[in-house]
Amino acid sequence: MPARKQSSGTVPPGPEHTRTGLSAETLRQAFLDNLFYIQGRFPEIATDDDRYQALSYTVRDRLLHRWVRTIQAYKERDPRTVCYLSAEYLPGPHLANNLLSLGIVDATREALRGLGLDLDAILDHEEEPGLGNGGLGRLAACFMDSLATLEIPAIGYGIRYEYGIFDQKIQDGWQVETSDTWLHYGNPWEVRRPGICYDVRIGGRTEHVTDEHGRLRVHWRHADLFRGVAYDTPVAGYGVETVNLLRLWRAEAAEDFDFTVFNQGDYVGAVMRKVRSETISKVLYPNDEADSGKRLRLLQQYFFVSCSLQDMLRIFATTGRPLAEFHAKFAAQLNDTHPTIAVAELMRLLVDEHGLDWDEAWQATRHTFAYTNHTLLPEALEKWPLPLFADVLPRHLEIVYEINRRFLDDMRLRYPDDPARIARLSIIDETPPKYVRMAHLASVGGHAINGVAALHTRLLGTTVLKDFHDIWPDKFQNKTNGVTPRRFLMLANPGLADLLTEALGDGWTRDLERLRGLEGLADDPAFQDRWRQAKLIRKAALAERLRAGQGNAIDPASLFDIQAKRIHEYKRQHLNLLHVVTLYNRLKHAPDADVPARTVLFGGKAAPGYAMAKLIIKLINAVAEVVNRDPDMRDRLKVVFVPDYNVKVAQSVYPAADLSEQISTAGMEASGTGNMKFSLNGALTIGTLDGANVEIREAVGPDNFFLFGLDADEAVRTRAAGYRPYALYERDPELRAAVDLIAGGHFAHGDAGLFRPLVDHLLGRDDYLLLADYRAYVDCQDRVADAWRDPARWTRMAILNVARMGRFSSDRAIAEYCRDIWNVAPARVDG
Ligand code: B1N
Repeated sequence: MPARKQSSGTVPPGPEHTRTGLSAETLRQAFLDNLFYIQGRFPEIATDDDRYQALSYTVRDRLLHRWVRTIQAYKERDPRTVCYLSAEYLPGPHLANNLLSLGIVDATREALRGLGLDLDAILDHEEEPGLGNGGLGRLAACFMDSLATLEIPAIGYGIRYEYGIFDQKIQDGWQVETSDTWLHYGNPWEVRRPGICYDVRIGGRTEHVTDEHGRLRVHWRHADLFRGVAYDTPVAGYGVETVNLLRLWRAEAAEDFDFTVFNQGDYVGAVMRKVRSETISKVLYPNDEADSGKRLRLLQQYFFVSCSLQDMLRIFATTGRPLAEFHAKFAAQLNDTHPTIAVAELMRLLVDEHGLDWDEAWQATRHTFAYTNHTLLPEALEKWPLPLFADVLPRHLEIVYEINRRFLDDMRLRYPDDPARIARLSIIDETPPKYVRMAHLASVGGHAINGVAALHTRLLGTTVLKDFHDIWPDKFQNKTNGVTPRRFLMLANPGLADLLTEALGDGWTRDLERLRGLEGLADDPAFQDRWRQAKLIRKAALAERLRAGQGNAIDPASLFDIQAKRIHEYKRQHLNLLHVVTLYNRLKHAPDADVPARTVLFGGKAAPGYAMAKLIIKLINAVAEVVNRDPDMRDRLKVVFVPDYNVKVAQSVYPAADLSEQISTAGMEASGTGNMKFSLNGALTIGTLDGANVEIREAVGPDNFFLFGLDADEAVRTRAAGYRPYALYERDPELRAAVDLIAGGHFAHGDAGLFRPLVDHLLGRDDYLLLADYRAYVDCQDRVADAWRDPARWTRMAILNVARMGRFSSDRAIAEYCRDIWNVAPARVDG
């Protein structure tokens, strides 16, 4: 860990200050102090939660100091600032990460040991903020980490959902959702800022009037008014002084509205109104639920975007610069289309509220925004029914029409004889009831469009945004995703991290390309031994965790074959199951067959409304039940479902994996980031040529990656050629046996109806081409088993994977965004 300087300036000289000092002794005192003065407890009667809170406040004090200095530095230097607009953030537990960023893990451990306390037990107590669904929200959190670590001035804007992603329980093999209660014990990491709040209006109608200077003005006579209050969370860079800001908005009732009602004597009505206002930030929507038509979701999006832009305008006003230069101060990134109403809202604020003329405002708007697309799935491309949009945002609809009119006028000059193309480009989809296409608004309203992996970016430009690529090829860029090595290696896998530091020095933590230095050690038997030991420790730890949770004894020496991600048909957890059932059949028929022991682990949540995904969870648990209690399988095959997969669980899963399952239908997974986290922790990947798998395979070398299946172009051609999955089922005896076993009720206590919808879909349509890829997948798994039998070969491949994963740091991704899209530079905060 890099040595840290004691901060100067605001810190008094002499003995260490209890609120800033970093020595074990000072931390110990500060902890006891906080236990007493914040929790009102002394050590003998303190609960786990008291200790967690006291330690968190101890760490928070140390962050606040840097945070204030960062804000001071930004104020003085007025640097160009990144504003990351995202409806989701999945930061994971804060405490351990902040200890790491401050470089005080060891000192804190020592301080607590002196009090007879165990740091890990306290860390384990934290309830993480589940303010996201999966990869997209976690990417936003990795990006915030890298922005701070690279000393880039940045604000993350989002929503402070009271209920984040649901908690998952498994009952009788089925997923049961329970409500997330992350705020139950209070949240020591946030600072409520009642003074930073903005009014947000919705509904009503517009009036177009001529003012006293003869200018056309628009008045929005809104129907409803809300207020957004800022809740700030510090985001500390690793090994630097920079602490950036994550600002999340909570919806409350606007005061003047209450006042109106109060004057009418309707006190209870006013309180009810207040309660209703708060529903806007009440709950995160699970993805994979059709969301067009969800009024509350549109309200959420508009609510957080409006607060964020008003906040940016407030900050901008303090610089004294003219408004037409707004884009020189801020680079705002639209994390998918969820915040895209920002394009219309900034136009409204600049034109209606601040009196800029349209062209000036449009120039500033276009140069402010850039858009990241995260999915090609047609059902996930957001479009809002026009009647809904008009009802909630009447003024914004006028602005969208005006943007569209100007855009299409241009396009008609360019394509005078191509009305079909004009209709395709239009921001308005004219199919009744008509829709606003948010990806089109984002593409027109920003200066850059990016995909999240090379293949995804290519497909974006040739499929869903092809017409835009035709007109603006230079606007399209690729920015392959990345992950933070701080959380997903240093924190999650301290044993491996120490081994890397011993071999390479600690430079890799901020410059992940340095891992390449491992290449020379890949064949070193002593190093390989230590590598395997480090892996075994994480596997044993996961096995222990799962045994404690579900009474499942797992052999840490078996091959840990893991698929952990949201459950979705395109991710094909059920293809993995077809392999498991095939292994089961093989072992049943040849109990003495020489197959290496395997533990197949699954983790992930299904959207509550996605019946097929929930049925896949049930099938995983049903197969597990049969396989795990069959004596013929003992010590050979085991199946485990890890419940309630979240960032905390993920941190114990990635380091324990030998094999990472990245088996989506080619062309469907935009990037994936779990694929990177597994590989960075020394797992080998079995995968298709999908998303970032393509680049991971290139980076680690084809010999160190288990590739199988159709590529994206072949998948398209297979479907176009009249795909008939049933013919494949008839032709492959192993496939037929696996499907028949599931269909016949073998895993359902004889109930042949239970998995019928899943089987029927596979044999009838098989939209995700499982049967087309089955044979290649199973054969590839046999190659995996062969490689596993040779530990020296396997370990060499694993070391080479880690050595060549440097590219997939979110530091690299953020450096590319800074250079190619945001045009921002570091602003160092001095210690
Ligand atoms: O974004 C990740 C990618 O690595 C994944 O491949 C991609 O699936 C994921 C609607 C989404 N795309 N779209 C979403 C999330 C929430 C929601 O309400 C869509 N998530 C992704 C990071 O680039």
